[in-house]
Amino acid sequence: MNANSPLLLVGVGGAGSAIAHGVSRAFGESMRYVLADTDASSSRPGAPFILLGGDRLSGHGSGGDVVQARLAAEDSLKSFESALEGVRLAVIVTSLGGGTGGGATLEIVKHFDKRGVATIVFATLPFAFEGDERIRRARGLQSMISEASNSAVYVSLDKLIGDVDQMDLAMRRAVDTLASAVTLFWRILAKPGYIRLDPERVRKIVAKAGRGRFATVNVQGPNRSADAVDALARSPLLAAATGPVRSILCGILAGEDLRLSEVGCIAEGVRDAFGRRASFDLATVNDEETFTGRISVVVLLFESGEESDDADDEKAYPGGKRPSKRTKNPLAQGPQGRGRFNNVEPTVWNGEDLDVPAFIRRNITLDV
Ligand SMILES: Nc1nc2c(ncn2[C@@H]2O[C@H](COP(=O)(O)OP(=O)(O)OP(=O)(O)O)[C@@H](O)[C@H]2O)c(=O)[nH]1
Ligand SMILES: [Mg+2]
Repeated sequence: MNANSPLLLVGVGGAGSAIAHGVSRAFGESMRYVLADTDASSSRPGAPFILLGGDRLSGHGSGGDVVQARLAAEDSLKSFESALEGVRLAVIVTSLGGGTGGGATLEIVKHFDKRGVATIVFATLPFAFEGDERIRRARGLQSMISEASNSAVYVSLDKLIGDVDQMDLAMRRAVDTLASAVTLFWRILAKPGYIRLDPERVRKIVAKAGRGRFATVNVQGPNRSADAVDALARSPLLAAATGPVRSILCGILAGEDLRLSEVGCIAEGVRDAFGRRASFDLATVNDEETFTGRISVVVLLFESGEESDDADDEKAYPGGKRPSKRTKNPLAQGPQGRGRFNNVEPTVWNGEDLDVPAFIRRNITLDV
């Protein structure tokens, strides 16, 4: 493990630890990572593991109890000290729906913020079949994690599986898809390329990026760059923005056969598809062993963040009024889609979003 890297991957909760461990195996020895869970059975041989709230929960997990998971994480925040040495940016992977993935992630993100570590959270939202209680629990935590982290990318597991129907395959597909997206993101940060996106630049982008979406595509053949743009433009994972796209991060991973015209085609196509006025950062990663003959493209879209220098306010925002920039003001969560209350600042008090009904915030099931 590269103990000097400014980048740290953290997997939180049962599914989050499984995904992060998958990423670390795909990436290899040099990755700096740690798994954290209230459940001791999430530890893996040779993998750095932090047991959250061992005295409180005896290593048995929180059993879906967000409050216990938050307290357990609080008990164990000191255990992250050595993992955080020299870290500037943490990528946190988790699955919302249980207690630990949501509750502990919230406390961990707040702690990292106090330690000056920028955070980007990749989180899955439960399958529809998991039922209302898990979905409500996930939604309640989603807004709190968004507020506490620098940026957060949520994806519903239903969208990750595409049209796979077989249960076993679908569960694996969901985990694999997120793991491969995070692996690609990591390669962009850590591996050399002709157009380099250094971790410090990503830290700046992420620091005010707000909510995001991501998609990845793998393509080969004579029209691979145009095919990549086409697949990204049609991806359901990148659809349904709740606000204008303000910032685009695009990574192209390829072998030595990557052509300049292909880079141009992908960069232009992505900007055309997702917003010319968004700031645009491009990185290429040269990995001869993995990518010869094919290209992988990863796109992250954020709804806050920097604007492009050449943005024309009048055209981008009719009337010339820009949406306000995301701030770290605890009372300001940034504009979000809320139906008729679209772009209204939510009311956050003591870490709770008071615009979310109390029965959702407190996980109370109503008999209706
Ligand atoms: N695709 C997939 N998703 C899973 C799997 N296990 C859990 N999930 C998802 O992850 C969410 C959280 O579950 P866990 O990770 O088990 O919960 P936890 O964070 O460990 O929380 P507690 O165990 O309640 O403390 C679930 O609601 C599911 O949406 C799995 O094997 N495959
Ligand atoms: Mg668990």
